[in-house]
Amino acid sequence: MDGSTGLLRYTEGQDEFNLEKFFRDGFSQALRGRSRLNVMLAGRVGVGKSTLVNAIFGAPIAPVGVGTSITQSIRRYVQPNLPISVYDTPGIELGVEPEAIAATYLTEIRRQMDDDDARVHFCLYCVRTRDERFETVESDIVRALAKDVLVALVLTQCPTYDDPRANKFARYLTSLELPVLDGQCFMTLAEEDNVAGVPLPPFGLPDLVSAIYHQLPDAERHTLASCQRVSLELKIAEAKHSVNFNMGTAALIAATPIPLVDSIPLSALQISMLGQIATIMGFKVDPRAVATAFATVLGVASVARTAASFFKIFPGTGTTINATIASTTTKILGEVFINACSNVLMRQMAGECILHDDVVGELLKELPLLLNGGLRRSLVGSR
Ligand SMILES: Nc1nc2c(ncn2[C@@H]2O[C@H](COP(=O)(O)OP(=O)(O)OP(=O)(O)O)[C@@H](O)[C@H]2O)c(=O)[nH]1
Ligand SMILES: [Mg+2]
Repeated sequence: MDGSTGLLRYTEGQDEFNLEKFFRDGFSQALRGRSRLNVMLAGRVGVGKSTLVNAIFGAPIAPVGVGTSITQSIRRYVQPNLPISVYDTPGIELGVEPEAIAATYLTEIRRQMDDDDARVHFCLYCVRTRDERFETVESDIVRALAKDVLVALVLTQCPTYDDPRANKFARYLTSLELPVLDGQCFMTLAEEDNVAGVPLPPFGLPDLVSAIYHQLPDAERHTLASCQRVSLELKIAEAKHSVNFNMGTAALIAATPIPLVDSIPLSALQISMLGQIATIMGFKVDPRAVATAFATVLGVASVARTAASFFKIFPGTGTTINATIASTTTKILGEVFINACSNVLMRQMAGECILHDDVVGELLKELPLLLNGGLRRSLVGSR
């Protein structure tokens, strides 16, 4: 069996049901599966490049400045706690030779091309909506960049999605047929704004992030889905991929039905999957805290010689586990945990203050509610 599926890791020398270890394995597996994602920012001075990237990742990655450009040369900001880095280019000043600007960017892109950790994966070329200007200089730069890297053309600081002037400008930009992501520009407002005291809510970032996600290789997709803070849908989709993958592996483990008392490899896989899901959903939680709380909620021992008690949470499991039961229980656990994570994230997005240390408690409060009812019943009948 291929070691990358995790099967060998769990079957060899694994004679103890140890929730904390399984969670820890899941976290490190998920972290190993994502590569550093490198984003380049380009566009004119002060159009909102830094604000855009900071909003996408929910972290102050690139400095935001008012007035004169505070980014004097191409700088790479590497995040210590996030697998994200940003190449912040000096805002383009009109009048400077476009060839020289494009050459500077391209030299940097090409210099990093062979370095897996530093390669630029996409460029956000930003145009401020209210400028209603896009010079030939800029289209030359976009065309040059697009030869080497994926370029997303972003209209920043749009008042609303249906603003007539913004839409007219967007149609003009699209009519230029630039070689950019989806052949269009993305209308966005990264941060709340207000006009004459009327608040304008942010919009457009989920569509932008989702379009970029679909163009990236797997490892970078994984990073984008887990690190971005604007699209819950994208996190859920990525977490469901993980559940599907683990369902397949679970079915393989139980291809020859296994007695309940020998089901440690299977429960290890399932708990490890929950660690993967937590990472994808963007939670940084302590595996020990999760294991202890999880064991209490499910009424299982956090460390035991067998995994038999673990499977008691699924009524109808019986004394052996076949491939169908293995993949169904994996699905149930995965979906329930995705829902628990989504609920906590939605509450955070709605403005509820859930502190870092309280996330585990909140996740586990959601679990028992979700484990009851339909999901439990779906197992009966699959035997
Ligand atoms: N309300 C609101 N303000 C924004 C938005 N985008 C940019 N701004 C403001 O516009 C100003 C410039 O934004 P930056 O993100 O620093 O622009 P930049 O393109 O990175 O600027 P340079 O790096 O100096 O070229 C700041 O005062 C931001 O707060 C937005 O989506 N909403
Ligand atoms: Mg900036």
